[in-house]
Amino acid sequence: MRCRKCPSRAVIGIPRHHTAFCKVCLTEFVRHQVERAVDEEKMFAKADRILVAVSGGKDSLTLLDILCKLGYRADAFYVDLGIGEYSRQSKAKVERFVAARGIALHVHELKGDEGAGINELADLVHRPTCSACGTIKRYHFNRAAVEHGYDVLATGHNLDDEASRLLGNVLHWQTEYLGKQGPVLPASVEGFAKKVKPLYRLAEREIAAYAVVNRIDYIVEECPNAKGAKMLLYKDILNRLESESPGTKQAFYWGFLAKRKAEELARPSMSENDRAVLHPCANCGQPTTAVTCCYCKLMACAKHTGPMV
Ligand code: Q46
Ligand code: ZN
Repeated sequence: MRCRKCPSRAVIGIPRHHTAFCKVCLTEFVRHQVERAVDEEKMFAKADRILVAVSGGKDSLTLLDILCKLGYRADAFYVDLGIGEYSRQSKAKVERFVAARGIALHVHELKGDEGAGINELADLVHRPTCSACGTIKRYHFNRAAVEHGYDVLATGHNLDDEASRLLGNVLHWQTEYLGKQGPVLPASVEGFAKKVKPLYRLAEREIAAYAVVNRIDYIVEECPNAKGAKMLLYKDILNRLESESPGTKQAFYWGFLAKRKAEELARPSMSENDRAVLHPCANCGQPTTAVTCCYCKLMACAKHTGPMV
């Protein structure tokens, strides 16, 4: 198979775009998709300071690599979840990656700061591990971005992540989550960082190919807690649809975004109302719709239930 842009041998076929790329043209394609996402969605400008939430996996390290190569001012933030060997290895990958490129790294250690790793914390509060993990990571991502004065927090969510999340929300008619799903979440109130997903135009396999071609040393193993997760099932179903009918995943997610944008334009006051319900958490001061935020509730429950540092 030949590259569609030059005479070199192709390393990946991308049926949804009816194309195939060699190493060099794939790298160009991936970077261009990130630039398009950043520009079209007005995610950030060259002068902005960006905090990239990194896990040591291919998506977040690829995102950091691309932003640095495009000349953006990006630093890294890693949450050490305390999941044994998996956390040790992923943290080591992150540390090597940033050291080689001279990127600043902020680390939050659950065992040191919350007094327990994510598995123990989830047990204490009787919550599924990934649900507790989501609450804790969201809290620290926002807090780190705000406290360190970054203009925006970027995560490595890709097209597969977003399409599978949308499928999950639609299957369960979780319409309250649909409004919050998108490539940009604005800094609506004081203490709430702007959040962006510059990889939303790229499929997981395209990012994996970029990481391999550009010799990014990432952790290949999934988090052990991801086993059996519904999101993996939704990804698998979408991949089966994609192989039968290329472009389905993109049409599903991008179509949703386009329809929502049209609705927002017709009803601009909707986002004003959303802003009004957020106020500072009585305990930590981070924005919440309740008296105390989800993180503070979770930590209060954990302290009440079990021995903490
Ligand atoms: S890190 Fe956390 Fe994921 Fe591991 S515990 Fe679940 S949510 S699977 S992105
Ligand atoms: Zn709080």
